[in-house]
Amino acid sequence: MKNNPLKFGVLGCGFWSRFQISGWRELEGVEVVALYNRTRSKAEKLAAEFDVPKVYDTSEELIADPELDFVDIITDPVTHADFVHLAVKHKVPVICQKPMARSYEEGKKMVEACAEAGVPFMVHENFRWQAPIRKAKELLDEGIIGKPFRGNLSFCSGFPVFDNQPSLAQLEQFILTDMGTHTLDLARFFFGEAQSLYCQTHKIHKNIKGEDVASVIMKMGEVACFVQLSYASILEKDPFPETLVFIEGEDGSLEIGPNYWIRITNRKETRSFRAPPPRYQWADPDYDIVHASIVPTNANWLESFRNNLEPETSGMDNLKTLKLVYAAYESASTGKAVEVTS
Ligand code: 89Y
Repeated sequence: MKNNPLKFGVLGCGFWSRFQISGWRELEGVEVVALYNRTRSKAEKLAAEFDVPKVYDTSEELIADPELDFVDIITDPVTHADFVHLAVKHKVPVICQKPMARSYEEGKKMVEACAEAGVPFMVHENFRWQAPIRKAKELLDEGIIGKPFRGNLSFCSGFPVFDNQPSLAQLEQFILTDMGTHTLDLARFFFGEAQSLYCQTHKIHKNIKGEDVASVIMKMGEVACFVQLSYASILEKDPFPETLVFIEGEDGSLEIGPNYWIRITNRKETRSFRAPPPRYQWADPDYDIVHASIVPTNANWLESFRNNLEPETSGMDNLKTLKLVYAAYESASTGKAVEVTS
């Protein structure tokens, strides 16, 4: 494998690309060989930093490069559909950041186009690959708290998120597309598919376009799952970027608390231990657990790609998460619960 690494190109050289490329470099047998960015100078800077041999002027030139085994789209959501369709045109396997698309219908067309052309497609959904989340899921599957009946997933913070990612302030639909994609996916990861949901949103920051607070309650089989999102929370200890989890089951409860503490309580006792993510030198300490989870997400793509398997967060799978995101907007705007059809 070392003699014949997979070669890929990156579209988009903004804030996230540096971490994504560093995440790839943790893995064997894969190498970034081409970059494209709308502002070429940014791509050139990144190419010099990471020793990437080719910089292209257009997205299509990069995607058409015959040397590439796949492309990694790390641009804003507005370009995702066009770039995925270009990848389909050139039959190049493709990874795309979340949110996959700006509507469910747009995402569905992307997924269908990839399926029809036989082009492997994964959405880079990394939250389910975070160390404490993975551990919690393993314990739930072992039946450590019996059958779950309620889940509470909370991503509430006052972190100045617009400093690093100013484009988020310009989104008409903000927190559900940016963070709802992650947390609603976690809900699916833990509890399976939703049958209905109800959502309320708020806009607390005055100088942004979209909502920065969302509260979603879902019926997921026999589990009632509450997902709380906020970038307007004023807290003594801000947990950013950790997702806090509390799950109740017939035989106990499981908590992922701040600082990666997992607590399991049954009728006799509480046991607690930490499940911290690996610390990578290149990761921004402010985003530690999020950046660390890029590595296993990319590893899942590589393994699937090499063995012709579907990645965990394939486009097809992630469309179900996208459906929840846009069902949440529908509920928030109508004030009514929404049935989620499969
Ligand atoms: O874009 C978001 C993500 O994927 O993780 C945190 C973030 O950077 C800001 O909400």
